[in-house]
Amino acid sequence: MAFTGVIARYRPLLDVPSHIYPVTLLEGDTPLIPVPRLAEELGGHFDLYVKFEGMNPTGSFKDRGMTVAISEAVGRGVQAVICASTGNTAASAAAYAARAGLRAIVIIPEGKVAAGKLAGAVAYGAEVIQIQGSFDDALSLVVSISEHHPIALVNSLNPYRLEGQKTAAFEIVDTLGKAPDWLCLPVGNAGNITSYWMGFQQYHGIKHSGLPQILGVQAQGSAPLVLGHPVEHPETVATAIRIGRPARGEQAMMASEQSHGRIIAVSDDEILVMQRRLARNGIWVEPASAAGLAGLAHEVKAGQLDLKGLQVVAVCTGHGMKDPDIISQSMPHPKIIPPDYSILEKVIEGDK
Ligand code: AN7
Repeated sequence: MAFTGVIARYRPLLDVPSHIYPVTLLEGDTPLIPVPRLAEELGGHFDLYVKFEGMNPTGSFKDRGMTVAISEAVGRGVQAVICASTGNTAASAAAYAARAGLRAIVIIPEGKVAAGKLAGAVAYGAEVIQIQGSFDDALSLVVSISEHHPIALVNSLNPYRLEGQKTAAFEIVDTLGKAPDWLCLPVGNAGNITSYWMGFQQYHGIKHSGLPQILGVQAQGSAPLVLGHPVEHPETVATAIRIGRPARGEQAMMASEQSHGRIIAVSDDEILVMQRRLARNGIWVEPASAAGLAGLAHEVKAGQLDLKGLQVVAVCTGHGMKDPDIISQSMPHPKIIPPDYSILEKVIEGDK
């Protein structure tokens, strides 16, 4: 069967109105990559897989939800969509709106969006507006605009976003034959953790596929769900999850409690170390996407998590190519030499 995107693949399981008009870029069907060497580095004796969501059409998991949100908006005759974004939602909304011929307006925090995401949103033809404020400021503004204008909101407050994003849980179960024992993932606005829990529960109801324990991970400088209160000025190198007032925070807490999991915070340093470790296993993700695994490593090291004999899936939400600046800041620059054989030979020998 040719693959046709998440709506066509899972339509009977999605709670969507009959008026939806599918707009797809053939998102989903992302690889579940075994990473045994990384599991060994983290203490070994368990099966570890990376669900690499960076392989979606615009390079992040947002495409799963955006195909459904845009399809619903188009089917209802909407002409324009709007979102606030730390970057990935902007790029995804821009791409799917372009595909559907809709106007896309994206509001982002000035200076805090990775280069590849901003470039994508511009390339797809969105109207990009930078605000002198945070993502949380941007989100409350777009919610008000969507209430006063015929412009559809495509942030994850839009329930169709969650319907699409839960397909990632279905895919994991379809590949493994059952739910993993643990699922770890980064948490920002908390739409994704909510979606995964919905998806695993729904599949378990139909297929008795089991339920994972969920480990949600925030960055220490942006950890409202760990602190138990909003963060006014969130900061982290993982700009994608630089969010102080998560729209789906309560549902995220429920997902963590009901799954007998937890939500924790890790430092920027732990995030960057894990980003490098993943890259050394051939998987380059953006900093936020390394947070889930950084949290897993943190818990294992602290003796809080015994994974022996278990199956673990780490959701890596976005591709590293979107945030090249982080790498150029944290890694040595490539050497520059004249085009000379003996100099090249010396450099290679010296590097051994
Ligand atoms: C790579 O793009 O909020 O907890 O505006 O880009 O569902 O918010 C991005 C979030 C994790 C967190 N990893 O997911 C946005 C935005 C990456 C992300 C998250 C985001 P949620």
